[in-house]
Amino acid sequence: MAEALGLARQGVALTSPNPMVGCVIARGDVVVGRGFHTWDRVKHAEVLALEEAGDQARGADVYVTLEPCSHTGRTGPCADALIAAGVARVFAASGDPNPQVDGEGFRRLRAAGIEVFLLEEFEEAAAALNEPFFHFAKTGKPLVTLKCAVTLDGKISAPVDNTGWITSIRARAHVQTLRHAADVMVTGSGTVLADNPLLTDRSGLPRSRKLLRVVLDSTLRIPLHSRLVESVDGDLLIATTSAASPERRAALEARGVEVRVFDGPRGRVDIRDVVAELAARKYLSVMIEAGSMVNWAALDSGVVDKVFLYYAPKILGGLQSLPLAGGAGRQRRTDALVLERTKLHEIPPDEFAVEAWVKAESRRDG
Ligand code: AOF
Ligand code: ZN
Repeated sequence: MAEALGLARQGVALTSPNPMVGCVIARGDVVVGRGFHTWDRVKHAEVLALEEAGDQARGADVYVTLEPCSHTGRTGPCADALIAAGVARVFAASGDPNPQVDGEGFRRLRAAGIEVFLLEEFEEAAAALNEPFFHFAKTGKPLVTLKCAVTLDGKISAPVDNTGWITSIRARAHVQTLRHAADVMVTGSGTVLADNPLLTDRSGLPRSRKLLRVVLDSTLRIPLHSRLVESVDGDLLIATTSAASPERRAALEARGVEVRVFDGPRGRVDIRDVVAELAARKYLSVMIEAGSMVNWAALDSGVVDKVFLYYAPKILGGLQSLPLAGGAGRQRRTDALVLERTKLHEIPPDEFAVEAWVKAESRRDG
């Protein structure tokens, strides 16, 4: 199963909106077939492993990271293919929460006389592998992660000059791996004006879908000569309000930018509606990389599921330097957003990142 999980991971960024799945077929200690899923090659991991195993699959053991499917989508049901191949036993690391499967894959295998085992010791690894896929299946929404680089005192920018980086090149390389695994990047027009970011996947590795870049820009302040607009390739969505100038909108659209209205309270873009639109487009994972204002708006709106905060061993101090999240903030200590399931990532020699989930009850004020 460890090998099947390793195979599944080879599909990183290559499977969305499908899950990463790996499969190993073995006769005793001898592996006779291996497979992992990618969107472009269509076939599921089990079918690829069966093709490699050929006749050797009869009577063999199958190790698969996700419950074999029982539905016909882009391919036929893997459960039926395993039955037809005459495998003896199927070991799975997790069930498939997809409502079209959801236990039916296991039932069908058992009904055909195949022994089925769910290996609980691998369940956590299997869930971590496809965190966005499982989250989407459960909630119907993409997994939204707020990523930010901060000083130890939680500052993201200094009052006079922001040239140079807060974190090291090693921490930024770590961020690139997160970006590579994400489907969507979100920022605000303030960040575009201040930093002129590109928000692209610079891992150099292939991906199944273009990384969609989204800018929250209620009045269409984004410069036509920003790197984002200049690099548009069907991958830039600007979320605005009906207060934005139609001329600016037309100028952006003429350059191939998609502009959409998401009117929210107080003349702002409604982030929840933006996330709902991303869900409708079947994006599984969204990363917010923005400034103080958007960070707070996102946290306060309740859309943020997780944070990934990179800490540099620095202190900026001062009341004028901007914190991770600005805006109004919560007015009482007891109303603070609470994080849980915290994981610490060391970035030697001096840095670290904190990965944590926003506790559901604390997401919305009051
Ligand atoms: C995959 N790869 O290796 C397995 C999957 O539209 P389809 O036919 O590709 O079906 C996608 C669903 O099939 C997916 O959401 C999951 O529930 C199930 N299993 N999917 O993409 C695989 N084994
Ligand atoms: Zn399948």
